[in-house]
Amino acid sequence: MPFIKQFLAIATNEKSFVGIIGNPLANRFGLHVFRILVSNVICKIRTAPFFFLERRLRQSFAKDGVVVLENFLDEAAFLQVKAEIYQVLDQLPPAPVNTERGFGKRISHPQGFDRYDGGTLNRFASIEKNSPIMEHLVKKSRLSKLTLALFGLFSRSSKYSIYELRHGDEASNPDIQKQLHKDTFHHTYKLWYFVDEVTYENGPFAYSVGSHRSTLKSLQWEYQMSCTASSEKDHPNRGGSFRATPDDLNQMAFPLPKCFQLPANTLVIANTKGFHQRAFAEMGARRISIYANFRPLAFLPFAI
Ligand SMILES: O=C(O)CCC(=O)C(=O)O
Ligand SMILES: [Fe+2]
Repeated sequence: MPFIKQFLAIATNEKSFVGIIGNPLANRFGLHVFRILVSNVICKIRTAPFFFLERRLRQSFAKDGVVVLENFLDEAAFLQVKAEIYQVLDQLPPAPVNTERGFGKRISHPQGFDRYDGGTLNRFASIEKNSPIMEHLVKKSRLSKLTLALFGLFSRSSKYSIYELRHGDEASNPDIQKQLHKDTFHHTYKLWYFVDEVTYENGPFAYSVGSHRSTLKSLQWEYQMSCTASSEKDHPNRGGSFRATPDDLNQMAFPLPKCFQLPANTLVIANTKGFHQRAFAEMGARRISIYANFRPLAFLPFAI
């Protein structure tokens, strides 16, 4: 029975190199690359029915893996959304002190939860029903059309939260999101609507444009990586969010990450199967946004 259960794990979103997914022989036979290729087909099936929506953006998202939409809301709506975000953030209880390293656990608070990445704090707060954020951004903007058009998923309001990122001290407790990585083996998506300017001061999102695509070179790299991650018990990439160096990007013929410095009122949507990272910033710098994370089933094409 455990074997059948392990075998079925192949068809789930499991990314860690544990059980059969981390089996050295299965990876030598190409299990990891096989999962990438099948999930690519599923992704195509998921998005195909929405071919008629947002054609131009859909094409650039398919090519680049990232889209940026400046002036996303009209001025009045933007100002209301921004005011509501700051009002909510000002009412949050003080952040807990962090004692852990690496990817931290969720720590609940009355409005949502906090989570640390090394010394960097992520604060999430839920959005009130019928509030300006819900009305202007989540319900009435182009957003619901965009998520369907770009990746074939419905933009459910429960996906969205208010998100404050507060940079920590890299020297004493490094932030793992500041290393170039991909989130997982299949197509997953993250979205940020920034209400302040994003500059080098507050740590922009950085993305290797086009690196979400599977090319012969990237599949060769993935194959090598899966063979070493599965055969070395302490390999840093056994979690399945493969880290990459600039040399690795060069080997895959992908460009160095581009830092997205942006004006306020900008929406960014990224396919986090591509290589990305959070750029460095001074300790204490804040980046405020509305955020959503979409993780479809890797091997089921239904839009959920
Ligand atoms: O905060 C960022 O800019 C990106 C962090 C990241 O890697 C992620 O959320 O997957
Ligand atoms: Fe990431």
